[in-house]
Amino acid sequence: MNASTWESPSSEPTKMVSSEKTICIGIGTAGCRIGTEIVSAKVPIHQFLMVSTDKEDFSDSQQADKILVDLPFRGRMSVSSVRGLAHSHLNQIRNMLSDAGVVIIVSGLGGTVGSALTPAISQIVHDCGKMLVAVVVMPFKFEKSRHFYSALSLNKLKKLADAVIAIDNDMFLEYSPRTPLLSAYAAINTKIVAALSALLTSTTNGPQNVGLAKVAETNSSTGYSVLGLGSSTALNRVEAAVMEAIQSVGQIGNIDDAESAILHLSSDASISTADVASSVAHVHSLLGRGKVGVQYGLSTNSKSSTTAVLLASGLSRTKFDSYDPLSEVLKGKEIDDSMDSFVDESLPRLTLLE
Ligand SMILES: Nc1nc2c(ncn2[C@@H]2O[C@H](COP(=O)(O)OP(=O)(O)OP(=O)(O)O)[C@@H](O)[C@H]2O)c(=O)[nH]1
Ligand SMILES: [Mg+2]
Repeated sequence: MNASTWESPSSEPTKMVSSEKTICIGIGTAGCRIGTEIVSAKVPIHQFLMVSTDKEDFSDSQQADKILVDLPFRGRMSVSSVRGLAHSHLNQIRNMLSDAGVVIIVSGLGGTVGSALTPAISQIVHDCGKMLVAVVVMPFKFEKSRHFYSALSLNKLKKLADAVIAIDNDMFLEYSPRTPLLSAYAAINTKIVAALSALLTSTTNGPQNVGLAKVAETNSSTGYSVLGLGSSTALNRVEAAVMEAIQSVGQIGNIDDAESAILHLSSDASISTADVASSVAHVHSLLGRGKVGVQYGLSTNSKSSTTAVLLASGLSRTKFDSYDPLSEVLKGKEIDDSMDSFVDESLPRLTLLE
């Protein structure tokens, strides 16, 4: 059984996924952590590049190429300063892309490095004509000071990437509110990477996954897709997991607006054709007022549980819109759409440390 189409999604022309090299770029602390796990999860990545201002972010990966953007002093810097300081490295990144077919960027848009460099590096990938899939983590609701820049960056990405997968950290908040944050991040990242590897792995061998090509086709009129997750060990675990995944998408935006969806089920071998068919039917009937195109993939595991990964596109209003109140007022009529960057000429000159 191959990953199949229930109804064909939008017929917008899309770039073909070439068979050339796939490069993953992890940006900032969250991007380096999640990228490291993606690479070890055997998503077919040929080269991994980490970019950050903090050497600590590089400690978990021996295999990666690393670009350290050196800061002139320790402490918090503005988004535009970090962008300005990274300027001298952008050519190095451009050169690395020459033989790339697909670039997957991973970052937390709530971070200074994530919000500064994700749009800047995406612009380079876009200018080089490479296919770009951006996987971005949006900040927790309690990280209010991080909301505004995350929304600005998300808006830029919508225009630059072939597909943007926005993952809301809030989706995981209810699971374990008292867990120490670093352990919570580790647990969240494991879930995120399991979901991404289910979606991004090619269909050619083994389990029926959805594949990068299908994910890259999900770009919609709103320019990004949101990820929902559900899992269950109950007797009706397939249905329960799917309903939870639909609910988690509903926490981010109005599911009535969805235009297309990808559902990936990971379940024990007892999952039946009827289970898969009714799961796809649930998504089809509950999203987009029953008009949504649903593609699906399936992999089996040895656990007595089902995990549903739902990627929904086309949600015209999401909670992330309110993170940037100005764009709500201007409704897309930005006065200056360029990325601000700032370099203080009095700072010492940058040196390349890697
Ligand atoms: N899911 C997940 N989110 C993370 C992780 N680490 C940080 N975040 C979130 O990602 C956002 C960005 O944080 P960082 O990645 O630490 O920031 P940065 O890009 O390194 O930039 P700085 O602010 O300069 O450290 C915040 O909203 C964090 O809550 C992680 O390992 N997993
Ligand atoms: Mg950091």
